[in-house]
Amino acid sequence: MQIEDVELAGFVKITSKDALLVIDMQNDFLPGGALPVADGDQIIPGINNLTDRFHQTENPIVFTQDWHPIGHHSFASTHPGKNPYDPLEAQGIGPVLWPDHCVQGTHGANFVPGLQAAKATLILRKGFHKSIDSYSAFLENDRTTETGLATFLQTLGIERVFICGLALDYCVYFTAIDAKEFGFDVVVVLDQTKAVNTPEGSVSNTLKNMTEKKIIFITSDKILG
Ligand code: VGL
Ligand code: ZN
Repeated sequence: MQIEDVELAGFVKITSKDALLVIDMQNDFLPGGALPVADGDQIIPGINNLTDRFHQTENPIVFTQDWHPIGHHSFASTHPGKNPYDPLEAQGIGPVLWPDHCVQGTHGANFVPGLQAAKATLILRKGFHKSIDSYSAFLENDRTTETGLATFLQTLGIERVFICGLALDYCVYFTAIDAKEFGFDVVVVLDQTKAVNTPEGSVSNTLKNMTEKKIIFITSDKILG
Protein backbone atom coordinates (compact mmCIF):
# COMPACT_ATOMS: atom_id res chain seq x y z
CA MET A 1 0.00 0.00 0.00
CA GLN A 2 1.34 3.42 -0.96
CA ILE A 3 0.36 6.91 0.18
CA GLU A 4 -1.61 7.42 -3.06
CA ASP A 5 -3.71 4.32 -2.28
CA VAL A 6 -4.95 5.60 1.08
CA GLU A 7 -8.66 6.34 1.26
CA LEU A 8 -9.19 9.90 2.49
CA ALA A 9 -12.12 11.04 4.62
CA GLY A 10 -14.16 14.15 3.82
CA PHE A 11 -14.68 17.29 5.86
CA VAL A 12 -14.45 16.94 9.65
CA LYS A 13 -15.78 19.40 12.20
CA ILE A 14 -13.57 20.07 15.20
CA THR A 15 -15.35 19.88 18.56
CA SER A 16 -14.23 20.42 22.14
CA LYS A 17 -13.42 16.70 22.36
CA ASP A 18 -10.60 16.93 19.79
CA ALA A 19 -6.86 17.35 20.41
CA LEU A 20 -3.94 17.95 18.04
CA LEU A 21 -0.75 15.89 18.44
CA VAL A 22 2.32 17.34 16.69
CA ILE A 23 4.96 14.64 16.63
CA ASP A 24 8.73 15.24 16.79
CA MET A 25 9.07 18.38 14.66
CA GLN A 26 12.76 18.69 15.60
CA ASN A 27 15.87 19.88 13.77
CA ASP A 28 17.49 16.44 13.60
CA PHE A 29 14.57 15.13 11.51
CA LEU A 30 14.84 17.84 8.86
CA PRO A 31 16.90 17.47 5.67
CA GLY A 32 20.50 18.14 6.76
CA GLY A 33 19.80 16.87 10.29
CA ALA A 34 21.21 13.77 11.99
CA LEU A 35 18.26 11.51 11.05
CA PRO A 36 16.83 13.32 8.06
CA VAL A 37 13.29 12.75 6.85
CA ALA A 38 12.92 13.70 3.18
CA ASP A 39 10.79 16.86 2.75
CA GLY A 40 10.31 17.13 6.53
CA ASP A 41 10.74 20.91 6.25
CA GLN A 42 7.84 21.17 3.79
CA ILE A 43 5.20 20.43 6.40
CA ILE A 44 6.16 23.27 8.77
CA PRO A 45 3.70 25.83 7.31
CA GLY A 46 0.83 23.32 7.27
CA ILE A 47 1.53 22.29 10.86
CA ASN A 48 1.51 25.96 11.83
CA ASN A 49 -1.93 26.30 10.22
CA LEU A 50 -3.22 23.29 12.16
CA THR A 51 -1.72 24.70 15.36
CA ASP A 52 -3.51 28.01 14.70
CA ARG A 53 -6.79 26.19 14.02
CA PHE A 54 -6.74 24.21 17.30
CA HIS A 55 -5.39 27.19 19.26
CA GLN A 56 -8.20 29.48 18.07
CA THR A 57 -10.80 27.24 19.71
CA GLU A 58 -8.60 26.48 22.76
CA ASN A 59 -8.42 22.77 21.92
CA PRO A 60 -5.51 20.89 23.54
CA ILE A 61 -2.33 20.87 21.45
CA VAL A 62 0.45 18.44 22.37
CA PHE A 63 3.93 18.80 20.88
CA THR A 64 6.26 15.83 21.38
CA GLN A 65 10.05 15.84 21.45
CA ASP A 66 12.26 12.79 20.96
CA TRP A 67 14.61 13.38 23.90
CA HIS A 68 17.46 10.90 24.19
CA PRO A 69 20.34 10.78 26.69
CA ILE A 70 23.90 10.49 25.35
CA GLY A 71 24.63 6.78 24.71
CA HIS A 72 20.98 5.87 24.09
CA HIS A 73 20.61 2.20 23.13
CA SER A 74 18.82 3.12 19.87
CA PHE A 75 22.03 4.77 18.62
CA ALA A 76 24.29 2.64 16.40
CA SER A 77 27.27 4.35 18.07
CA THR A 78 26.36 2.62 21.35
CA HIS A 79 26.84 -0.83 19.78
CA PRO A 80 30.44 -1.65 18.76
CA GLY A 81 30.72 -2.56 15.06
CA LYS A 82 27.21 -1.36 14.18
CA ASN A 83 26.31 1.37 11.69
CA PRO A 84 23.23 3.60 11.51
CA TYR A 85 20.24 1.83 9.92
CA ASP A 86 21.72 -1.64 10.63
CA PRO A 87 18.97 -4.04 11.74
CA LEU A 88 18.84 -4.76 15.46
CA GLU A 89 15.86 -6.15 17.37
CA ALA A 90 16.23 -6.04 21.12
CA GLN A 91 13.86 -5.45 24.03
CA GLY A 92 12.70 -1.85 23.60
CA ILE A 93 14.94 -1.16 20.56
CA GLY A 94 14.67 -1.61 16.77
CA PRO A 95 13.95 -2.81 14.14
CA VAL A 96 16.99 -0.75 13.08
CA LEU A 97 19.65 1.31 14.85
CA TRP A 98 19.72 5.07 14.30
CA PRO A 99 22.34 7.76 13.96
CA ASP A 100 22.81 9.74 17.21
CA HIS A 101 19.83 12.13 17.18
CA CYS A 102 17.72 14.36 19.41
CA VAL A 103 20.21 14.30 22.26
CA GLN A 104 18.75 16.16 25.27
CA GLY A 105 19.47 19.88 25.20
CA THR A 106 21.17 19.95 21.79
CA HIS A 107 20.27 22.04 18.74
CA GLY A 108 19.15 18.87 16.95
CA ALA A 109 16.57 18.20 19.66
CA ASN A 110 15.10 21.72 19.44
CA PHE A 111 11.85 22.36 17.60
CA VAL A 112 12.27 23.29 13.94
CA PRO A 113 12.45 27.00 13.07
CA GLY A 114 9.07 28.70 12.90
CA LEU A 115 7.12 26.03 14.78
CA GLN A 116 4.64 27.61 17.18
CA ALA A 117 5.54 25.78 20.37
CA ALA A 118 4.20 28.76 22.33
CA LYS A 119 0.71 27.59 21.36
CA ALA A 120 1.23 24.08 22.78
CA THR A 121 -0.78 23.05 25.84
CA LEU A 122 1.71 20.31 26.66
CA ILE A 123 5.25 19.55 25.50
CA LEU A 124 5.81 15.83 26.02
CA ARG A 125 9.30 14.36 25.93
CA LYS A 126 9.90 10.69 25.24
CA GLY A 127 12.80 8.30 24.71
CA PHE A 128 14.65 9.50 27.81
CA HIS A 129 15.19 6.03 29.28
CA LYS A 130 18.64 4.95 28.07
CA SER A 131 17.70 1.36 27.25
CA ILE A 132 14.11 1.80 25.98
CA ASP A 133 13.16 3.72 22.87
CA SER A 134 9.77 5.41 22.60
CA TYR A 135 8.37 5.85 19.12
CA SER A 136 4.85 6.31 20.47
CA ALA A 137 3.76 9.35 22.45
CA PHE A 138 1.62 7.04 24.61
CA LEU A 139 3.67 3.90 25.33
CA GLU A 140 7.41 3.26 25.26
CA ASN A 141 8.82 0.50 23.06
CA ASP A 142 8.73 -2.06 25.89
CA ARG A 143 4.96 -1.66 25.24
CA THR A 144 4.20 -1.31 28.97
CA THR A 145 5.76 1.93 30.25
CA GLU A 146 3.25 4.76 29.82
CA THR A 147 4.20 8.36 29.07
CA GLY A 148 1.08 9.70 30.82
CA LEU A 149 -0.41 11.15 27.63
CA ALA A 150 -3.50 8.90 27.58
CA THR A 151 -4.47 9.93 31.11
CA PHE A 152 -3.72 13.58 30.34
CA LEU A 153 -6.04 13.58 27.31
CA GLN A 154 -8.74 11.51 29.02
CA THR A 155 -8.75 13.89 31.98
CA LEU A 156 -9.44 16.75 29.58
CA GLY A 157 -12.37 14.85 28.04
CA ILE A 158 -10.65 14.26 24.72
CA GLU A 159 -12.18 11.54 22.54
CA ARG A 160 -10.41 12.07 19.21
CA VAL A 161 -6.85 12.95 18.26
CA PHE A 162 -5.52 14.46 15.03
CA ILE A 163 -1.91 13.42 14.43
CA CYS A 164 0.71 15.13 12.25
CA GLY A 165 4.52 15.44 12.18
CA LEU A 166 7.49 13.07 11.84
CA ALA A 167 7.97 10.38 10.95
CA LEU A 168 4.89 8.74 9.40
CA ASP A 169 6.26 5.18 9.62
CA TYR A 170 7.71 5.47 13.16
CA CYS A 171 6.58 7.98 15.74
CA VAL A 172 3.36 9.00 13.96
CA TYR A 173 2.50 5.36 13.27
CA PHE A 174 3.08 4.06 16.80
CA THR A 175 1.33 7.08 18.30
CA ALA A 176 -1.70 6.44 16.07
CA ILE A 177 -1.85 2.71 16.86
CA ASP A 178 -1.57 3.32 20.61
CA ALA A 179 -4.09 6.17 20.59
CA LYS A 180 -6.58 3.73 19.10
CA GLU A 181 -5.60 1.09 21.67
CA PHE A 182 -6.26 3.60 24.47
CA GLY A 183 -9.76 4.14 23.07
CA PHE A 184 -9.41 7.40 21.13
CA ASP A 185 -10.72 7.91 17.62
CA VAL A 186 -7.66 8.60 15.49
CA VAL A 187 -7.23 10.84 12.46
CA VAL A 188 -3.84 11.01 10.72
CA VAL A 189 -3.39 14.24 8.75
CA LEU A 190 -1.64 12.58 5.84
CA ASP A 191 -0.37 15.68 4.01
CA GLN A 192 1.24 16.98 7.21
CA THR A 193 3.53 14.03 7.82
CA LYS A 194 6.58 12.57 6.01
CA ALA A 195 8.20 9.12 6.23
CA VAL A 196 11.69 7.71 6.81
CA ASN A 197 10.88 4.50 4.87
CA THR A 198 13.72 2.53 6.48
CA PRO A 199 13.82 -0.40 6.22
CA GLU A 200 12.33 -0.49 2.72
CA GLY A 201 8.61 -1.21 2.89
CA SER A 202 7.96 0.39 6.25
CA VAL A 203 5.61 2.97 4.73
CA SER A 204 3.44 0.39 2.99
CA ASN A 205 3.38 -1.90 6.05
CA THR A 206 2.45 0.85 8.46
CA LEU A 207 -0.22 2.34 6.17
CA LYS A 208 -1.76 -1.11 5.81
CA ASN A 209 -1.76 -1.70 9.58
CA MET A 210 -3.31 1.70 10.29
CA THR A 211 -6.02 1.11 7.68
CA GLU A 212 -6.81 -2.30 9.21
CA LYS A 213 -7.09 -0.70 12.66
CA LYS A 214 -9.72 1.75 11.29
CA ILE A 215 -7.52 4.79 11.65
CA ILE A 216 -8.93 7.65 9.57
CA PHE A 217 -6.82 9.59 7.08
CA ILE A 218 -7.57 13.10 5.93
CA THR A 219 -5.81 16.03 4.33
CA SER A 220 -5.55 19.27 6.28
CA ASP A 221 -7.80 21.25 3.91
CA LYS A 222 -10.70 19.17 5.24
CA ILE A 223 -10.06 20.43 8.77
CA LEU A 224 -9.30 24.02 8.03
CA GLY A 225 -12.11 24.59 5.55
C1 VGL B 1 11.82 8.71 15.21
C2 VGL B 1 13.37 7.13 14.65
C3 VGL B 1 14.03 7.32 15.85
C4 VGL B 1 10.59 9.48 14.85
C5 VGL B 1 12.47 8.92 16.42
O1 VGL B 1 10.36 10.59 15.38
O2 VGL B 1 9.83 8.98 13.98
N1 VGL B 1 12.26 7.81 14.35
N2 VGL B 1 13.57 8.22 16.72
ZN1 ZN C 1 14.69 8.64 18.50
